[in-house]
Amino acid sequence: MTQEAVEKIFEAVAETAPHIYSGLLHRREYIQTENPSSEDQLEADIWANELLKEKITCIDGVGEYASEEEREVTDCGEGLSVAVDPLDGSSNIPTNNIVGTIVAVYDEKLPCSGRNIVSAFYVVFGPLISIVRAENGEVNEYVVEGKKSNGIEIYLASEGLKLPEPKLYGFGGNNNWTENFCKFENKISEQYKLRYGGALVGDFNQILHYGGIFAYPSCKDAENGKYRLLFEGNPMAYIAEMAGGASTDGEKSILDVEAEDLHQRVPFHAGNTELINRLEEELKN
Ligand code: FDP
Repeated sequence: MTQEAVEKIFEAVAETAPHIYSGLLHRREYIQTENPSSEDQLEADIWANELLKEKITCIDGVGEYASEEEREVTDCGEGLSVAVDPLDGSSNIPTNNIVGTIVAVYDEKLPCSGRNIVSAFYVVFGPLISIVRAENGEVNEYVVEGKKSNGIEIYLASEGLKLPEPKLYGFGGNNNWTENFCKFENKISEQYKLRYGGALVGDFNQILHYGGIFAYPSCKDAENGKYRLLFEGNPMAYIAEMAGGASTDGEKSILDVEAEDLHQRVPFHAGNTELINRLEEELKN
């Protein structure tokens, strides 16, 4: 039952992706509302959430739907809990840079630990629509093609993705880093090439493909960083770890961070294991 429901959730997200992509054209304006994390919302944020919510809540085997755009969890029956960031990196929409969708499927009521994830995936709206999916010990990448008939084709693009030798780094929040994180960044910047695009999906995706480390760390003005644990931190940490890498909140795997609040934030670092170990050592000093 669980696997069948996970499959349907994946299909629902894949089917919705081309609609979200083509619908961005007329929904790039900010509206007068904020999400539960006090961030300004675009018309596209609300709209993408409604599309995904409609498709996911009617799946047999889905018990809860939660979104970065909604304050409360929606109860929709018995079964898995689905946490969605409908449009990650949405401040990239007005400038036409990368955005995506992040989905975490938990086998426990929300809020709960990242150790309860049974599947996680993210959609990248880039030159192509791709989906990276982690489950049962494997990370695979798919390409989704929307058809004129409103149907889709899904192609398996890469099987068993593993983080290669490190090449890149990308760190958010640079005007407020702590002293220890600045020291770490100084060393890393001498060894690796910087790439930062301002959307977790895009920035993490290039680390998955080229190797390295991505972080939005604890900052002087935001101790817990920027990312929401249940919607962003956990699913990306789960994917990083399943691809042979590691994640940390600075001390331990993000998947071991206790979830107390639906919209709580977490300092996020993920990438090749040796770099995550070095970072944890540097932050201890
Ligand atoms: P956004 O605010 O545009 O939705 O957590 C959301 C997020 O984007 C991430 O996707 C992105 O990595 C980060 O915030 C960007 O933050 P900065 O603007 O501080 O770089």
